[in-house]
Amino acid sequence: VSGARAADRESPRATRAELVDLLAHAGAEAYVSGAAMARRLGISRNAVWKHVESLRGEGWEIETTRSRGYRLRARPDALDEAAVRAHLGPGRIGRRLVCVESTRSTNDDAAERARGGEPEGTVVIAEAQTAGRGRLGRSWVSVRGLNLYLSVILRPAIVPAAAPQLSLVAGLAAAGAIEAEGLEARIKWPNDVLVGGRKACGILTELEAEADRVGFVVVGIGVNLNSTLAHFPSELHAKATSLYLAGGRRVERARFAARLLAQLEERYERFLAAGFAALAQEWNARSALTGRSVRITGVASESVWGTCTGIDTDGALLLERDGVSQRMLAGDVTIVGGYE
Ligand code: BT5
Repeated sequence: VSGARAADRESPRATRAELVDLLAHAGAEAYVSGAAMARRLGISRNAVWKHVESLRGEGWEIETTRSRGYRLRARPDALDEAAVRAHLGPGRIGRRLVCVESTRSTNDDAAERARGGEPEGTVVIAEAQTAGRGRLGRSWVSVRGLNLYLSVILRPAIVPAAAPQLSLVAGLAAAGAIEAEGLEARIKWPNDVLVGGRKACGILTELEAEADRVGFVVVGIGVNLNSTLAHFPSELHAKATSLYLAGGRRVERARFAARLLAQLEERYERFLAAGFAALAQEWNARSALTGRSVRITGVASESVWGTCTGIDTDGALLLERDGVSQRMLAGDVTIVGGYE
């Protein structure tokens, strides 16, 4: 018992997250006994009860009966289909919403569904990802219950080479949704949205295509909404942020998700009708890089550097060096003397 008590003192936050996981996995219909939870968490039944009481104080609806134990009826700030739908108008994006408790990566789920014939507009949303992905095999930190991880299936009639433009379209949508929360958002080509100079959102666009025709595109968007620095590994402390950290206010996730989807819908319609050129000006107005000295890596063996003059009408990044301008189609950007 003393060992268990020590564990409980060491990381109450981790224990609490595990307790929520246990209840969430049991589902809204099932009870988990206090004894079973105490055993699984390695804490006393009394400690279980204390965690439950503190969760209740924060708006978690947890039912207790002496004989059967605990049952999770509702979490504060739910991110389920009904909650998102309540804020969402009719439209093609979000026509179908698939909300799951936990998954490896919503991009993988969306791609699998798309391969199975799921139509354009289906959105997969997860409370947590166990293998959230960034580009080039990097990972996306995806803590449970606080942020937004979603993937949208699109089936645009475009050539594969134009697919990366959808990351830019999604970046604009994310910036718009963040601005609706009263914060200033800047887009860092190609796929980051920064708030206060730090990364609050990342976008991962993946496609399945034939030589000249896109089969489907999955646009994955991760936005740090309510996480605090303690939720990020230390190497991200200097470069990541959340809307809560930047604005000091918790963000209602379902409302934010619906807004993001509405913003995406509006930009996507314009993109389909007139191509990325129709959005380039709006994108340039929010660019974090224009006028900055930048270095681009990952495109060739050598890195390329110059002053960023904006993006082209096809989404290519424009660099200028010694009066010569260059177009970059892909790569990672480092602002010289700034955010990497
Ligand atoms: C990205 O990659 O920024 C794309 C992230 C896309 C995440 C969404 S969540 C829903 C969907 N499902 C998925 O599996 N993915 C998408 P990249 O540009 O490669 O940036 C990755 C880098 O960002 C990492 O190497 C870290 O340095 C940093 N990073 C990781 N997690 C972060 C977080 N939560 N907030 C800010 N920065 C993060």
